Amino acid sequence: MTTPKKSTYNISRYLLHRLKEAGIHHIFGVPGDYTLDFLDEVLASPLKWVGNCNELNAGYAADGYARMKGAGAAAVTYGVGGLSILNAVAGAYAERVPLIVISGAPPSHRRDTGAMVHHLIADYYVQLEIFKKVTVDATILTSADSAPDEIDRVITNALIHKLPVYIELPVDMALLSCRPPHTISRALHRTSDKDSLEECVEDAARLLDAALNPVVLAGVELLRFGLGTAALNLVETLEIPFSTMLSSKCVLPELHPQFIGIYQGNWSREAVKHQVESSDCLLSLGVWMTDFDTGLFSMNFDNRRVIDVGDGDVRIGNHYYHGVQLGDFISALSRKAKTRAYLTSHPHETRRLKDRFIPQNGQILTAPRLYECVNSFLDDHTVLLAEPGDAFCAAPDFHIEEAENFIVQAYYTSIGFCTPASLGVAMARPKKRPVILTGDGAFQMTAQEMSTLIRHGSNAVIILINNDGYLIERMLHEDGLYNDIQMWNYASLPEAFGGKDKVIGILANTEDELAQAFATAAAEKNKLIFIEARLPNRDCSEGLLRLGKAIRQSNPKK
Ligand SMILES: Cc1ncc(C[n+]2csc(CCOP(=O)(O)OP(=O)(O)O)c2C)c(N)n1
Ligand SMILES: [Mg+2]
Repeated sequence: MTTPKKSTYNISRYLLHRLKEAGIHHIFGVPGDYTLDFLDEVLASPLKWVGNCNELNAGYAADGYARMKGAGAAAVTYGVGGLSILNAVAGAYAERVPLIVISGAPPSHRRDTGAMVHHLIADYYVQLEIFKKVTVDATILTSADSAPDEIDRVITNALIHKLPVYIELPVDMALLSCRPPHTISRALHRTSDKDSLEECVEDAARLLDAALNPVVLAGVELLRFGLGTAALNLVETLEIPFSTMLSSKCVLPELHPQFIGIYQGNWSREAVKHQVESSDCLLSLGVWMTDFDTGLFSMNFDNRRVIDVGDGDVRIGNHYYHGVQLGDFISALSRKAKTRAYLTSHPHETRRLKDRFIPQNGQILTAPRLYECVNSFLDDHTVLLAEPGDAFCAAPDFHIEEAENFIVQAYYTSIGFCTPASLGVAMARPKKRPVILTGDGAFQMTAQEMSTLIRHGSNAVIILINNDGYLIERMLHEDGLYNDIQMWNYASLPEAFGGKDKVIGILANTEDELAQAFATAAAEKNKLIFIEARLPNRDCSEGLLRLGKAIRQSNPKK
């Protein structure tokens, strides 16, 4: 008789195995005594530990990582850590980013007695209950027998739904032996209802074929569900012109001859607004009609002419088709609808590549010139992260070709996201260079994470728009002293954060100083470059001027 082989897995190792299978090679976080056994297993595993300055930053970093790699993970301690990461998890939930949160927790044997251990909020289930609101699945691991199945279910749900999940790992569970991982049989995508799919694709193809000026509006879910290539195949096969939005910027390539521009309701360029809104068949793919994507709901569509394909449902006029997945719809429609020969009937001027930024010596820097210069610096090897504020108002006008070269939190808009998220980008795509365009207010929220970038030798380029406070807030409402912030000596921070030979901090007041700063960034490819761009009082992009005007004209309380 042979004795069964003892499993070399414990719950932590099992979890790490599943994370690695999900494409995760880095775990972000902050330690605490409830997580130390788990973190020892992380160090012994092929996954790399990336410690952060605080848990909120760890969450943002894991979010940035997940946007590049399809999933990201952060490990935190209980209560003080769990609640600190919460805002990042809420952002991932709103924006559909599969962020896996692992929280250490007090020992489970104390749970039954309700003992008052450190970091406890009230009872032992409060944190779980809170996380249930901002995740698609949440669990406390309670035994070695059930933990593997729980872990499998929760991680699978994160990957299928593209939403965050929560795994609470009590300290006395971390090293318990458990069964080895089996092959997971559950598909990692949802399937469509066959009849519903067939019917709606037939109806959509008929409308498209009969339309004179159809347009595809490519939305953010194409990004989140990795459907950019399928959507490109659709628009190219059918030869339909397309528009993208701020949240889905460059999900389809911007130099493409069928690209008509970024649609943002009344904030769009006139020609884009006209072509999208006057289309007799608007094929809206994975679009979220959020305030910032629609120019404060100023879109003007005739819903009878819209084919709206969302997450699981399609609406054509007043008809609903349930159980239809976006990816299945796109593939089926590519095969069914006829091509339109748009390119032959609309000969397109070759789009101009970016202009080189030619500085005027001694000329005081202005916002439009700053953004021209940033635009000219971006290329296929940079990933731009644009913060809410003037940065994301200017970003729609930048030319970026690849979907993964642009990150924006256009819906949840938590300022301070970009600096830590760039750490996730740096880990996920070591060959690319993160470029962070951030306001001074946003930067002050999470500035310390620059030290983690420095620690890991990142060559990120941080461009700080120093407009002396919360300019976007000043533009939206009568100004008040609540929009003022303390002026920091920004350009000296990289060195203060321990960067000495690995960073260069530059202050640019004039066009030539800015051009020189970017020339330094281009030459110093292995250093972190921090550029403080000082702008005149209230100077901002065209985009923010439009936004400010639109908001003041509307009633934001409605
Ligand atoms: C975490 C968080 N707190 C507060 C806000 C509200 N808010 C939105 S924009 C903004 C000011 C941004 O200022 P800054 O980063 O300097 O950008 P600017 O508008 O000056 O370009 C604030 C406070 C927010 N979006 N997120
Ligand atoms: Mg500012």
